[in-house]
Amino acid sequence: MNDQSDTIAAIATAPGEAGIAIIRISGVESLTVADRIFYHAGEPPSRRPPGAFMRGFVKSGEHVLDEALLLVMRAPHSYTREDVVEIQCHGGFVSARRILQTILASGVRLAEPGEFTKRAFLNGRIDLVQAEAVLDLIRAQSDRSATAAVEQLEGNLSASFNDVYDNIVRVCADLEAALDFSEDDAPPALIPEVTAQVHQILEQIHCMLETWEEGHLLREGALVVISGRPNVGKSTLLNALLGRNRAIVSPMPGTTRDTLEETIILKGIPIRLVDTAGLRTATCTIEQEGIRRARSHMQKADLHLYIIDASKPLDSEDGSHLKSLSTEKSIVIINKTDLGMLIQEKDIAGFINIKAQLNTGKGLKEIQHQIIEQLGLTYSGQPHAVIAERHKKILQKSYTDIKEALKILASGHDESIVLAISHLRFAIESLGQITGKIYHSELLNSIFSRFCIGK
Ligand SMILES: Nc1nc2c(ncn2[C@@H]2O[C@H](COP(=O)(O)OP(=O)(O)OP(=O)(O)O)[C@@H](O)[C@H]2O)c(=O)[nH]1
Ligand SMILES: [Mg+2]
Repeated sequence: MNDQSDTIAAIATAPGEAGIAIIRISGVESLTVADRIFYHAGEPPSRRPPGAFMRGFVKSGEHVLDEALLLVMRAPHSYTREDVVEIQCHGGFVSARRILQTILASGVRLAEPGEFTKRAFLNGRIDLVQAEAVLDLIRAQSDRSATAAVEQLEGNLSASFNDVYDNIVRVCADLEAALDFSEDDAPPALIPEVTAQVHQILEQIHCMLETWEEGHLLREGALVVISGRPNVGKSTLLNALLGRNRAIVSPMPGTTRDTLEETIILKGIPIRLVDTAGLRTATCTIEQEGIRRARSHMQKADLHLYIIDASKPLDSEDGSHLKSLSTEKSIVIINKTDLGMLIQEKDIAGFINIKAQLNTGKGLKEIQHQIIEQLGLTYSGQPHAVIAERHKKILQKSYTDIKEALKILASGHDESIVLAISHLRFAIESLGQITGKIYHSELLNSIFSRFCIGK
């Protein structure tokens, strides 16, 4: 990414028909550029106090582009901690783009994805965990996801990470001090004390790791895949869960060719529902591709809704599909019960099963209830910040390093303290990368490149 000395600009709002659009400029030249392009009766933007809102016209030369509001924010009291100007113009596809082009023509650089937030981090306004919360909030698909992101943005998760970090640094410092003062080894009393503290730190990390599952569901949603033989009622179920006729339903087997994904919210968790092509030995290449896609989604599913036709005896293909599914991650739906019941309990032994008549909505409530149960969404506590995949990987690595340090300390051999310190240092190094106490350009790129331009 570019350095921070230049001034950057971007449209901060999504393109399309809307009441307003916002263009954001950040950096030392922000006010000079604003003076050049913004016309209004009173003092120019650079002479206005921070927080001033001005109404005027944005011009390119003598050509008026739009009537707009301009907001002045001065360093360090802005999102990036730099001088920031925001221009609110009319929404739509043209106005904001033309204003941005005029700003860029005066020597300002187009911001890279996430660059405003990156500057907020580099200038010390937020840490990396808070920066990630900004992205989580923008992407949140449910109230519960948004609340967890706001908790994180407020610094609650960072505080827990900082606590773990400070505790390890303290333990490490104690061990180093013991080495400095003792000729042979640390005072014997220190080892049990340090060991107890390290156990507590491990417990802290363990508790944080336990929030990952919920964090994963809140951020990415749960992948729930509807599968089964052709014509069993998969698309009927998708439509019923969505409450609208999204997928084509027909009596002809092989109606759904491609996978079809839609999101519903259950207990505040986004559920990515995927309808798939019916599983059979297909000769048509298009259908074969559809079935390949179905299988690929089935491999990644957090939960399977496997549908069978109640009116027909279970065939060998159904039997082998069922064998490949985990009983903990699957719900078997016995559909078309109005047409007879030839399925036997032993056919689906071990699976949670629900008898349904999906074309009338019978069994739907029970299916929703079981999705919630099987995904463990019955949680009803206060919303709280939860760790993300990146945090999980680092915490797991640190946990291993700290455990190794404990093992070495317990061995009591001559070099044990020196070796334990080196393992604790690895953990400190890793943990520092969670909040950004320690960072390198690849780490920042991997985080901020996921943002949109303008944030
Ligand atoms: N009698 C009866 N018919 C049903 C029931 N549920 C769905 N159907 C009908 O079964 C037929 C197939 O339904 P779909 O939802 O298209 O089945 P599908 O599994 O998506 O089929 P493919 O996309 O071809 O794999 C349609 O005519 C539905 O109206 C039910 O409970 N009872
Ligand atoms: Mg279908």
